[in-house]
Amino acid sequence: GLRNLDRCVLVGAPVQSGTDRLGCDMGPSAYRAAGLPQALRDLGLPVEDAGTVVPKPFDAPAHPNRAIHHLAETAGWTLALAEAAFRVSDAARPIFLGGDHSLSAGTVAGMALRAKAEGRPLFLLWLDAHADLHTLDTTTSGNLHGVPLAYLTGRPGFAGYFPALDAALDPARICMVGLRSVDLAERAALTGSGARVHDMRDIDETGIVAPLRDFLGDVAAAEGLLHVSLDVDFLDPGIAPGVGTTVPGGATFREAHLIMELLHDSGLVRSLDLVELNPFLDERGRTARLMTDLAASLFGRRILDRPTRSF
Ligand code: B3U
Ligand code: MN
Ligand code: MN
Repeated sequence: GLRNLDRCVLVGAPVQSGTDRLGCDMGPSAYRAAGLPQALRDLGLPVEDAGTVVPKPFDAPAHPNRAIHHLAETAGWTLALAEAAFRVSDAARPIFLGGDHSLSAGTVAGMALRAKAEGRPLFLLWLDAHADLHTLDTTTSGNLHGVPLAYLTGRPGFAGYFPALDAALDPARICMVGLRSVDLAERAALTGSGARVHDMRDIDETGIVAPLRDFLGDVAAAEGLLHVSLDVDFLDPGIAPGVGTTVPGGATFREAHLIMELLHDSGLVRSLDLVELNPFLDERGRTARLMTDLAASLFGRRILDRPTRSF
């Protein structure tokens, strides 16, 4: 059953093995410097700090795809983060402070175990310019922040290279929003996968509210537990420059806050990843502050009180 879920726990995940650019390991301290813990306390939430996760040793053999780098290290993070996510989510709602997006291979795997322990299905909202659906065989960049959704949905080729997954996520319980940079192999994987996909054109044509309410309605009907994975590059680079992979045409300040507010109103969010912040590329902390403000909106910061309408 649900207990103590009015409290949050911050988990530092300074992962940068999933990119070929240094700096994401400074993410957790940038969020602390931007005032994330206090912003959550200002909402009346008890906030614990679980400190920083350390990767476990993992013996991965060399992969035939020579582009791949830091495979064993990323697998070790996956193992450690899955354990941490399962452990801390027992009594609180975790916020994982990344770290590049490869960390979600671990956090989501751990939250899937948590959902299973509660006898509820896990749903996943993926807010990202990218699909992160490469397998180890299809990635050409070799950057493992491009593979977590393939691993989590049980696409082939991870056995032996990544920790064994307890159970693959059903793509029908995944909603992807914000896509605008999808490689051919990823597009092929998306076709017919059953995942809900709202690319930027969709958002421009229909807005974000209706599809999101739809998804949240399904999470509620299934008594599901919702994990949100927020990649900085979901946001437009004009408002969020502190990321290694800027893609023009991202979510606006108001679209992003509205999503967070709808998520809060739903009462369904159990855990959150804040990923891909690269403080070395940021402009005087503005991206760290924006991500902090978005997290605060998700946890209940609002402009005015309003009656909560159902979605
Ligand atoms: N799909 C490309 C680009 C990319 C994916 N995720 C990020 N970038 N952040 C790749 O490298 O796999
Ligand atoms: Mn991503
Ligand atoms: Mn991305």
